[in-house]
Amino acid sequence: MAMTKDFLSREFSKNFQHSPRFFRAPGRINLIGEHSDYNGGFVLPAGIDKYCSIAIAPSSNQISTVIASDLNDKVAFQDIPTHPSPGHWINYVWGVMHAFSARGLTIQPFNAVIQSEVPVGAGLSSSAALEVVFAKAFNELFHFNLSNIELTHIAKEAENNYVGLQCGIMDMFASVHARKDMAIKLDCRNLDIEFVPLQLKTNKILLIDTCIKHELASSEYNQRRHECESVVEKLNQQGIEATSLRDLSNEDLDLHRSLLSENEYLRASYVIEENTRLHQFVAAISTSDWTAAGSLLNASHEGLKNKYNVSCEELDQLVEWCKSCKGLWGGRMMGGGFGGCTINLVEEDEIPATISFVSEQYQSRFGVNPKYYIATTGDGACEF
Ligand code: GAF
Repeated sequence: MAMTKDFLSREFSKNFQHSPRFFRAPGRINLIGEHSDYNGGFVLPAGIDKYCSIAIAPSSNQISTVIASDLNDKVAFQDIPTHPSPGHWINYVWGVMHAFSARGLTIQPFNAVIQSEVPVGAGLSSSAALEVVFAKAFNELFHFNLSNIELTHIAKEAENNYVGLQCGIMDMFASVHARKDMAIKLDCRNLDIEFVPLQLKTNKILLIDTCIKHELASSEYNQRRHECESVVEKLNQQGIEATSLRDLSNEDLDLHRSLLSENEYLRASYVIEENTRLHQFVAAISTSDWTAAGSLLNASHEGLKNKYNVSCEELDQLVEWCKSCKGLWGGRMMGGGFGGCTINLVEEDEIPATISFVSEQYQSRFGVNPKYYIATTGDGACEF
């Protein structure tokens, strides 16, 4: 952190006069409970020790300037546009500003420098980390006194209302509330949380990054969400009281299967099963039953691939190859899908052999090398 602070400090003083304050917010992993958040279910994320950090201070004139040091890019502005600039990183900052102003809270002109260690496009929520760090910083800098939950909502609204991805609350919640060595068992229906100690003994969490992100990720994401909501609506019309898929069982689905399209049935069936798997997974890791935990990860991947249809060839291959690696208990695609990382539970001693085997296979099949991260947990957003 000292290095990040030195770097940000230097960059800030090269460009601006004031002394800044420093804030950071982590990326996240999700152990299990994928595509559950917007269905009112449970998720099990943890913050990682890769942060999006900023130096920030009020501006002495009416212009705000934000520098993305990793991208060598800079945006200066006075008013924020009503609509986002397609694909631009500044949208995440503007989205957060909009969410504050929707609450009647005005962000005064400011200057900031960003430096992020969270890999972009790897499914580690680099965008949530960026939204959260600005939400946290604005709250402190302008004395808004909003709670952490409110900041979580602000970051989510930035993504939903401005950037345009109808994501759930998981990524922002994890980035705000993370605690080192803990996973967060979050009930997305009422935001109740339980911290689950991540005591993995001789195991590590190995992330393997496909290094690709297929274009259809965000449109397919919104489409899945729509399909899930449609199931709830159709069953409501049959007199079943449900506000989300969380309230439905496989029996409800089977009973009304003829009303649902094949896709709707499969999506809902995956979501209901994934919720059950999450509880089983928490029990498995708390009793160090790695075989059970690994099988649940593999089963989650099967569901995401065959029922929810958010996987892709690269992710499927990684999961398959890993099944033949010694000491690798199980793995699955992580996050929204169509690229990004797989998350794997593996004996630490077996990591070098796993990496060498997977790299050889991936290189010969796809012509590139995947990237690897051993995920260590970290604390949530803070001033540093
Ligand atoms: C993305 C979204 F942003 C999350 O809200 C969540 O739905 C996840 O995909 C899938 O579990 O990260």
